[in-house]
Amino acid sequence: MLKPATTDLDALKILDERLRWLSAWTIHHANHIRESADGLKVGGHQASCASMSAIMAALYFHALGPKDRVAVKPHGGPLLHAIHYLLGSQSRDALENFRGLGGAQSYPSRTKDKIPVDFSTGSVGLGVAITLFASLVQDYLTAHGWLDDVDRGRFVALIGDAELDEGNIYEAIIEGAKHDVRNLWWIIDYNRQSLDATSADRMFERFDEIFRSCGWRVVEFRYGKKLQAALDGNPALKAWFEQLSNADLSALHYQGGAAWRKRLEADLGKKAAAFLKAQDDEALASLFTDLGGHCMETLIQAFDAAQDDVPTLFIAWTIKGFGLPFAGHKDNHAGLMNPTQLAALRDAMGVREGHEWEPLEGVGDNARTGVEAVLDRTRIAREKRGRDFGTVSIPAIPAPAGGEQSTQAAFGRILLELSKAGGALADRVVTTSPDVTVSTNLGAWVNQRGLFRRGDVPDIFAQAKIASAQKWSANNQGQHMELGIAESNLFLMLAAAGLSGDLFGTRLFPIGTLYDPFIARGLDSLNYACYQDARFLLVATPSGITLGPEGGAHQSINPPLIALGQPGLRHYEPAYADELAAMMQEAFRLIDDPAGESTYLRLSTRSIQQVERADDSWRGGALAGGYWLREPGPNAEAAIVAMGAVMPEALAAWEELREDVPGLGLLAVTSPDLLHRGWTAAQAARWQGERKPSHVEQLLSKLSPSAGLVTLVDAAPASLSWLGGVLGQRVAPLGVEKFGQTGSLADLYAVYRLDGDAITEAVAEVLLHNG
Ligand SMILES: Cc1ncc(C[n+]2csc(CCOP(=O)(O)OP(=O)(O)O)c2C)c(N)n1
Ligand SMILES: [Mg+2]
Repeated sequence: MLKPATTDLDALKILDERLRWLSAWTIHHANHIRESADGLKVGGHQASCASMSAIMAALYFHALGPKDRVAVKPHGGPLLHAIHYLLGSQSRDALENFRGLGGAQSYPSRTKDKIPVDFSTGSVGLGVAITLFASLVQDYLTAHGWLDDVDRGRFVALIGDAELDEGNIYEAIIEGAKHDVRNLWWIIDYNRQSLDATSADRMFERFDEIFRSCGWRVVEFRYGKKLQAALDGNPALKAWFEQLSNADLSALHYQGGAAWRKRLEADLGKKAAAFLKAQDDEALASLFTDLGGHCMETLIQAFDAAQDDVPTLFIAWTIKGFGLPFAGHKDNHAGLMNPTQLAALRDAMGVREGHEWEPLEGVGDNARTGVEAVLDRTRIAREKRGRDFGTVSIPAIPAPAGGEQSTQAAFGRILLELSKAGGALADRVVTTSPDVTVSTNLGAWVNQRGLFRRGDVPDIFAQAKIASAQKWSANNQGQHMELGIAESNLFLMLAAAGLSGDLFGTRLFPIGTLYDPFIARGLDSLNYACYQDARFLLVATPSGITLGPEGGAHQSINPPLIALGQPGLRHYEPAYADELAAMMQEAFRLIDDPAGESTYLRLSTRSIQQVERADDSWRGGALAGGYWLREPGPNAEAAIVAMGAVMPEALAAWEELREDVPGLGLLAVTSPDLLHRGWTAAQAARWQGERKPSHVEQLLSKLSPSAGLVTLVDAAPASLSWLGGVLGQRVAPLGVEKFGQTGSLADLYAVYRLDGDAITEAVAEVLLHNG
C-alpha cells in the first residue's frame, strides 16, 4: 500500500472551503443566474454538499491513490465536479451548464460526465454496494493473473446516512462476508437528516453493530478536536450533549449560539454557568458545530490509521448544510440559498463579486503556494479512461446436436462445449448465480471450471465419496461466483464484472443466471448496471407458464415488456438451440464491442422438436429480431407470429390451417426489443431523409396491407401486439394476462389460450374482420 503524501493541514482546510463554495455557487448559478428557457427549478443540493466538503477534501486531496475508485453520494455530485475543477480537469463551461444539456450531470455519471467517474450514482444504496462487488472482481482478476499488485486499489463509497435504510446494502455486506471482501472504505456522511426530516434516533448504534457482525471495522468520529477537548474536560456537558436527539441537535445547529445558551441554561442550570460565561454566542455555535466530519485533522488521522485492507465503515458526524444559513434545518435537503444569502456567503468566503469562478479566489498569497502544492500532489486520475483494453476473439459457437431439446438445456451444453474447447473467451467468462446455478443448467460448466474463492474450499461431499453430479469445491482459479439468493446482488455483481475493462483494463465476459420472474426482484440494480454501460449476458430461465407444474409464483409474465423498455439491454428469446447458439455468439461480441450492449436471453425448460434448416438464411433475421419460419405466399391475408417456447403450437396450427388460409405465413420473432428499436430508428431516420425500411417493416410488408396477424407468446401479449401498428395490420394477440397456476402444459395452454384451438379461432377472427 502506498503511503499517503504528506499534506498541509491548513491547505486542506482551505480546499474544504473552496469545495463548499464552488458547489454552492455552481448550484446557485444554475438556478439563479443562468438564463432559464422554461422557468423550471433546476435544483441541486447545497446542504448535502456542504455536509461532505471536508470529507471529500481529505479523501481526494490526501488519502486517495491513483488506483482507488470511488462512488460518490449522488447529491454530492457538485463536489466531485468542484474537485476536478480545482485540479484543472473539469471545465468552467461544464459547471456553468450544471444540470443543462451537455453540462455537468446532477448526479455523477460514468457515461455522460466528461470527468472520470468511477461509478455512476443516483438510485441511493446501489452506488454503495457496487464498490463491494468491484472489490471482489479486483480479487478475481488478481487471482487469475490479470491484475498486478501495483494496479490494485481501494474501493470507497461516500454515503448519505439515510442511504443506510436501503436493504440492498445489507444484502451486499452479507455476500461480502462470505467472500472475505477487503479493501473497502465506506464513509458515512452522518448528518442525521434525510430528504423529509431528521432521521430516527432508534437506529443509532445499530448500524455499527450490523457492520461489525459482518466482519467490518467501524470507526466513528463524532467530535472534532476542539469539541472533543471541551467535552473531555466537562463530563456533565458531554453527557448532556450526547443525550440530545437527532431533531434537537439539528434544530440547535440551525438556531445558533443564543439557542445553545438558552437550552444549556434550562437543562443544566448552574452546572453550565462557568462554561457559558467563558464564551460568547458565536464561539458557542462554532464549538458545537465542530463535529468529526468537519474537522480536517480528525479526518486525516482516521484515514491514515486505516491503511490495511480490512473493510472499514467510517461514521463521520456532520451537519447538513454546514456553514450555510439553513444548516441543520430539517427541510434543507433541496433548499437553495437566495441571492442575498449567497452574497453573504461569498463575502464570508472572501470571494469578490464577478470572480466567483476563480478556482482559488479568496485564497491569500501566503496560503496559495501551499494549496497549489497540495493540488499538484493529488494522485487521483484527471482523465477519463479510454476503452482501449484490446479485443478478445469470439469463436463460432456451434449449436448443440439433438432432435429434441430445450433452450435451457442447450445453454448448459453450449457452455460445457466452450469450456472443453478452451481458449481466450472461455478463460474470460465468469459465471454467477444467486443459488440457482444447478437449476439453470450452469452445473456442467461449474464442474469444468470450478467455483471461485480466494482461499481453497474443499468439496466435503466429494471427499466423503458421496455420489453427486455436481462438484462443489472452490479455489482462486475457479470461474463461477456463487451468490446467496439475493437477486439485487446478482445484478450488482454483473455490473461490477461488466465494468472490469473500464475499471481494471481487462475485459471479462460475465454470465449471470436466474429464474425469469425474479428479474423483478433486482430490477433497479439491473437498470443501474445498464445505466453505467456494464456489459454482461443475463440468462433468465425457466420462464412463462411453460413451467407447468411449478405454478404461478414461478411463471413469469412481464419480463419481455420490461426488456422492451430497458435501454442498454438486448432481449432475445429463442425457440431453437441453433438460434440460441447464434445469440450467445452475438452476445459475446456485444460485450466486447465498444458500441455494444448487454444481452438478456429468456429461455425455457420445454424440450421441443428442432426444425430442419435448408440453409443459414434464417440466421441474420434471427439476430435482427425475427424471420419467416414459413414464408407467406404473395399478398397473404394472415400470418401467425410467435416467439419462444410456444413455437410447436404455432407450427402445428400453421400446418393445420395452411390449406384453408392460402399463403398463411409463420413469423418467428426472436426479439421484439430489436424489432421495435429498428422500427422507431427507421422512422427517425426518415425525418433525416434516409428511406431504408426497418427489419420489421420488411418482414411485414411481405403480407397484404390488410392482412391479420395472430401473435402468440408465453408472456404478456403486449410484447408482440404492437406489431399491428407497424403497417396498420389487424392483430389478434394471444398471451398470458392473468397469474399462472399449476397444471400440465396442455391444460395450461388451453386455459390461457396458447393452444391450437386458440390460434385457429384467432386466425378466423382476423380474417372475418377483413372480409
Ligand atoms: C432509491 C432512491 N430513492 C429515493 C431517492 C430520493 N432521495 C435522494 S436523496 C434522499 C435522501 C438522502 O438522505 P441522505 O442519504 O442522508 O443524504 P444527505 O443529503 O443527508 O447527505 C432521497 C430520499 C433516491 N435518489 N433513490
Ligand atoms: Mg443525511
